[in-house]
Amino acid sequence: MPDYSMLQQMKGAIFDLDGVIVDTAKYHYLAWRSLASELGFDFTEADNERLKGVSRMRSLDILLDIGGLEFTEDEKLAMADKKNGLYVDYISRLEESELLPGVREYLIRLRGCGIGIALGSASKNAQFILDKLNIAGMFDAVVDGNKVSRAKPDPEVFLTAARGLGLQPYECVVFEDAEAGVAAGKAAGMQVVGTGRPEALSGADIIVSGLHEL
Ligand code: B16
Ligand code: MG
Repeated sequence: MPDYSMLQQMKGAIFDLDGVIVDTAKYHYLAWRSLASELGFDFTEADNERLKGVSRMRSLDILLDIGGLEFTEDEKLAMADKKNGLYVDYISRLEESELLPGVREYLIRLRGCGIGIALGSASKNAQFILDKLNIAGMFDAVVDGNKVSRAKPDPEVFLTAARGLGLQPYECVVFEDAEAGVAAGKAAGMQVVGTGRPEALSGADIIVSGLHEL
């Protein structure tokens, strides 16, 4: 039986975005697959698992490694921009109904208990996505890929989020779906709730299938 007592004690909840609040991974996948196909190789859904929680440029490196291709830094920046253009086209059509099950209800419950709510995401499109989902107003602090210089598993994103909430790391719980994010939460000295596929979440303190379980 998982030990949920840490959730009773938490003063701040820090949520990852992709995979915890909304499944944007499917749109990242379509955009990366289109780039791969232009470059002449296949990119599978299994390959896409390796990109979850990973920064845009690091994702591109993994993709090019799968294709066995090498490019200059300038060429890579242009490719990342192109992929982002395709991705932004997809997420421009995001709707509130795409919130993962239980998300809105859980955020409302936390707010009702006076718990600070923050976002800790690698995505540079995070604010746009929160706006599209109509939940931006529920966050006391938003820390995304534009505000940090070190990607997960570095704890910077979660430590910055805790500071944004005016809390100590040990007072915060991180909600994450990816291995690098779970490692970042633990490195920040926080409790971590893993949400989603248990295979990727072995470092988490407890694992649930989604926020609807809480
Ligand atoms: P962007 P998260 C991550 O979001 C995604 O899981 C990952 O696949 C993506 O490469 C990364 O954001 C950067 O996203 O290209 O929009 O800046 O899980 O940290 O919320
Ligand atoms: Mg994620």
